Amino acid sequence: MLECSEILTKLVLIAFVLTFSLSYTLAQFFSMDYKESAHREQHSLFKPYTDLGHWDGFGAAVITPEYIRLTPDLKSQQGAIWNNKRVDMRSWGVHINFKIHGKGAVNQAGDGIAFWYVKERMIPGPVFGSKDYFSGLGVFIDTYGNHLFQSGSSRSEQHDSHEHPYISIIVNNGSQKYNHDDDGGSQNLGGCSVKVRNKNVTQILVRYDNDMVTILRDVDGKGLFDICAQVDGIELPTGYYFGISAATGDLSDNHDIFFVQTYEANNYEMRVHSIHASRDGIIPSARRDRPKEEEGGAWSVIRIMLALMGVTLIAACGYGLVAVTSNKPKGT
Ligand SMILES: [Ca+2]
Repeated sequence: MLECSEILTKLVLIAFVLTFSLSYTLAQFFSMDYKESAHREQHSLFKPYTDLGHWDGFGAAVITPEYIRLTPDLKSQQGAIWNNKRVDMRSWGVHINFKIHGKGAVNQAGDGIAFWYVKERMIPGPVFGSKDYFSGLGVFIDTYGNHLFQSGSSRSEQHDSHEHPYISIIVNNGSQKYNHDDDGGSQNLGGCSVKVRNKNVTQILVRYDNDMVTILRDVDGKGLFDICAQVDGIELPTGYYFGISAATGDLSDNHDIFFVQTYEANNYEMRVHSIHASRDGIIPSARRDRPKEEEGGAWSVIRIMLALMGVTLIAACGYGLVAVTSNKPKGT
């Protein structure tokens, strides 16, 4: 009969091996874009910004040598930068280095930054400074929780589990209106909370590969990324445009972009069904029947494994205790 200490030792060893293996996989995942993928200069943007190259400034955007200020910390501003080269890559990663900062207190900021991979560019509108009824992918860094200030039945229950600022992933085929009052809650495919305001710098990596959108975040700009959200089953066409926009309303922030670096992310083996399928002209779509993920799936797997090991340990120790008790000589 194994003693509890022996069982615990074995479980710790198993946990160590599993954790090491998973960490190695995640490390490979995070480093892939930087070591193996091909940089795409025509979709990237670096300082000094004397020349925007293949990008165009729009609206309130101000170009300085060190950064691009999409909006100043003033009310009712809209600004954007749009890449003017269509994207012919089926799989890509876009690394954005930015800063959101302003005089407003916590929960007194707005409205946020949007990363776009969309059909139409340079059209102002109400969705973080760009057009509504967009066709393509939007990743919104939403600094103002409109839903938090809704009341009664108009407040979506699914928002109660997260705080703003919040990153959300939304896919639109051009037919849906973005609901600001709900912070896009009914359309949100996945996301995470990010305390991005008034940091020195924040980084996100938006990756689209094998029909999967992955958001990696480095909130404090220290080079340590973790998974914000990962959503499978998203089909996007080639030939759309990258853009980044920002807007302010009654509340405001400076929305600054330091650089944009784009990679072709074709390291994964393509799925059989999509190897030869043309992505030119397909309609953007998302498989909405999958469960939403607040955090990355890998961390969920770790939690499940630890829970299973905990249950196993308790059961094994309990069984051992019962066995010892039943074999114990009876007193007189
Ligand atoms: Ca909002």
